[in-house]
Amino acid sequence: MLVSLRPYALRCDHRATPLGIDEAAPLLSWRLASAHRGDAPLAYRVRVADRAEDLDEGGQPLWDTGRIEDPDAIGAVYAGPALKSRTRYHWRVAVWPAERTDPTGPTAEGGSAAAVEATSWFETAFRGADEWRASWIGHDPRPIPVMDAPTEGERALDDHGLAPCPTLRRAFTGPAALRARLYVSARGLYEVRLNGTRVGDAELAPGWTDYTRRVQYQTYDVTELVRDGENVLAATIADGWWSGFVGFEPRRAGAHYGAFPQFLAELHIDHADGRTTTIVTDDTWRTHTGEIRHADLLMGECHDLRHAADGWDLPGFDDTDWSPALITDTGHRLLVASVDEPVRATTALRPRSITRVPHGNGGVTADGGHDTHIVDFGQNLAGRVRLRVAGLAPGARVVVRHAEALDETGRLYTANLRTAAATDVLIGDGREHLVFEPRFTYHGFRFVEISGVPRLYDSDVVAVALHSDTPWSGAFDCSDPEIRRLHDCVVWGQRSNFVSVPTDCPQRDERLGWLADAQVFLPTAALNADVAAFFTKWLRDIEDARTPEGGFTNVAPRLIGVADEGAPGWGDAGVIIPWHLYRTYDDPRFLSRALPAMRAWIGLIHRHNPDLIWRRHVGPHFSDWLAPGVPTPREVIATAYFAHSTRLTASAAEVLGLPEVAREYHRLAADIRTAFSERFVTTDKNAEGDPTVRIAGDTQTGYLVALAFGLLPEDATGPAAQRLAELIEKAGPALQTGFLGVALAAPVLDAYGRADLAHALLRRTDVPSWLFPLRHGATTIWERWDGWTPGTGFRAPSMNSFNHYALGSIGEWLYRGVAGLDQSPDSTGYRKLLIRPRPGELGHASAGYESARGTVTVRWERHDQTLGLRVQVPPGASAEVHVPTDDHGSVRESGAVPVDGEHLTLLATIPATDTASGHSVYRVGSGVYRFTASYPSRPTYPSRPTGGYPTAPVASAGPRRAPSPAASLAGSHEEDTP
Ligand code: RAM
Repeated sequence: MLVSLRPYALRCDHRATPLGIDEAAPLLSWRLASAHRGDAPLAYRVRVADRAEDLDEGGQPLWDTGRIEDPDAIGAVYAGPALKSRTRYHWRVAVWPAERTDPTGPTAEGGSAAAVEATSWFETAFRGADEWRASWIGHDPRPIPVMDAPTEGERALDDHGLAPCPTLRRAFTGPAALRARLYVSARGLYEVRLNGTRVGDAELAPGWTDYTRRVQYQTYDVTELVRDGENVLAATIADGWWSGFVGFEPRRAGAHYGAFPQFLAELHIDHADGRTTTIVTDDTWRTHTGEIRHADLLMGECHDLRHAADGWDLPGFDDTDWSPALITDTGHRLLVASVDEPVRATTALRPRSITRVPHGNGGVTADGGHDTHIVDFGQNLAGRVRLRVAGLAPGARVVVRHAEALDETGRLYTANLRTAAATDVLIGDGREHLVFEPRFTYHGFRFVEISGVPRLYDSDVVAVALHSDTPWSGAFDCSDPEIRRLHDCVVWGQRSNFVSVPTDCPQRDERLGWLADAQVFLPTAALNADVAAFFTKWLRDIEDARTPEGGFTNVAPRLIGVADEGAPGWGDAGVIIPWHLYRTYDDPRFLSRALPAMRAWIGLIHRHNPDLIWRRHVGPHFSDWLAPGVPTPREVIATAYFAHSTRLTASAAEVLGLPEVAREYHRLAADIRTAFSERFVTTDKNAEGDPTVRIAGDTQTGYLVALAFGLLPEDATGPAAQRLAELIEKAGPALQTGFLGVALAAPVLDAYGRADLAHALLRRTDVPSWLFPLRHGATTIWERWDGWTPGTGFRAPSMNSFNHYALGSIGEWLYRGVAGLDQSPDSTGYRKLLIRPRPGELGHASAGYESARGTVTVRWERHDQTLGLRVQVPPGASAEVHVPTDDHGSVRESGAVPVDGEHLTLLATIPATDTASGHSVYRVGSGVYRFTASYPSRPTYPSRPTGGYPTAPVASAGPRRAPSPAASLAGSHEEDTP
């Protein structure tokens, strides 16, 4: 018997084999693959055991679901006996395939196909905070570090008032380990070494949380690093978010949560002879400061090799002149195991060009007279530079400054970094063959200026990209190289801004977890990558940040200086994000964890706005942030979001099996909709007697929120969509939307039959448009449509990021609209796919997505008068496939006239309209389907050319030759107040 259905990609709480969880009831999930059409699961069984052999038949698993018939299941929440601390659990899923009847695949005999199994594991850390024994330790900050007077030619170094990074060490002897685990955290940032080898590859650990509420720790398997005889556990710690500069908080530069960094670790070693050794942080640790003279996320990092103590992290080092570590406290209450992927260095970029700037021609030349070099990496990113230096005389310096753009003279443009110095310094001690890479900072940059090295070759320097290492799950491609590049810009925006929290930007003194930015970008982000674990963590940050009244905030983690009270569209992210995650990952715990806070949020707005028009308690009301053109009335946006969040809260209650609660919020949502209509919507008839609709303010975003959130009476939606289209057409066609409106534009236009207009917006190349920045050197999405223009130069540096993902929310429509890879509105976890390509004027497009259920792919292409559409549907899922054609009779599937059968049924034929081609709509089961149909070589709707595409992408023109594309980001500074 042949069986092709198989479970794969086993996950525990959305991570593969996590080491060190503290969740009592983790979700054990799997995806499904099959090579055969019609394959579907019928039943599953999950077993969990603390010995792998107990998973086998006859074993004694701790938990066994038994065979459960549920063709929809792709996971089970653990419900066995309480998990013990520090234990590895093995688990196995068995999936029984449903009987296959499709003649194209092998048949399961007698319908009793055997189950196919897959096995994985997870490991617990401390299940309770009271199990910790370690003390928080640090370097006594009181002795004032002695400062050497600058030697001749040396400029005094700006340390921004930051202290040197403490190093800590503890020697111990013991036999090698059978199994060793290191549990570690910091108030600040840590890097741990065991016998000179770096432990793990996490960067900026333990990550950013509101440390007054929650401090994460990580677990490492260090079995291989423990050896017989003397061992040394060592760490360097840095200020990070704990005591460094955070955001733009003006009143308290540095020391945001605490005054100096602290470290916490427990090393548990099991030996072969049954003994165990436990090393914990306490006052037996020795401490000193080393070569890192300061390290700060915003300011940068300085390594002075004259302070280096070689071998400090190895056995045998004499630490008698080090001090005993200072015990600060033994508080463990706030410790939690981290639940997301760590930040990692994921890729390194070589220089695209290196330009030598002769000495005396500007730049920072604290180097005793060398030329400086401007390196262009050809890509805006978040990370840092790894630099090879042949040698440095004692006291000689290499200075690395970072910027997103160059100014008109070819020098770094750093004004938009505001107070972030973003400068890394290496000071030599006479040694040769140095490799300099900061460890406790990151910068947002495309260009660096390196001074202090006489010669700089390509092979000397790379840019290392850092971000939360969420597994990539999506791919998009199409025939238009500029739209392809737009997708790349969106992805790089995500890479640069998912750094422990979803930040608005990686470069200036901000980098905050702004809630609206994240909610508008999430649909895109969750297609590009598996962000389930990343957002599980951030939802806790959102929860931690809530106001005493129970409201959501504008940023999470909280920051002094940003109004706590959530603005419309910002605070609402606390409702919208869990809902979207639930739909994407089919994990209702996103909703059950969030529901109380969702209800509190709705209750709060309702209490303060009993007439259901959201006017009071709107926080700083950012409105449709950065929208060009006439502003949308604030009450329109606010009330629309109020209705939307209320409806989602009702839906969440429904999912969670709380019909009473659901009814309450559905009723409220309906009342808000009525209030919205009564207050803001006017209906009339035009001269021809056709109904017309006006929404107060008559702005694009007004219609967008009303249509997207379903706020209009049925008969008003058509006229409202028409008015929206008129406004967009009148403006260019162009958008006049900001962060909130942009995200809704293409999906709403598409939903109302105007995908043609969405395509026209996509093709547009003037301000405001997505392609304008691309034509001017952008490699990431800009904060503003017009961050730089040839006429005005840079916008005011007070708020002008060139790496802000918010306007990149168009990424969603590239997958869902252009390629046509979507799920039905009533589907979760991609069980019911909606494949509905919008070809526009493109020749081909494709998207691939690793969904919670399995792999989904869509590819369509046009040849002459024919459109080919290939669709892959994972086992257990079905798809509604809209084949674009005006000639239903021309449709073929795998070369044959489609005949209704078990795996394929014709649902409808939709006639063409003025603005869209027709569709033949089929329902198909799992497997691969290849449709063809006649399709006009020219679109049926009028094309609106917005300028021809260049034959080659702008950014790839002339590699290694100056001027680089973003060097064209040059010009006068326009002053404005954002
Ligand atoms: C700015 C950032 C952020 C936005 C807020 C309102 O500081 O641009 O993206 O959400 O303002």
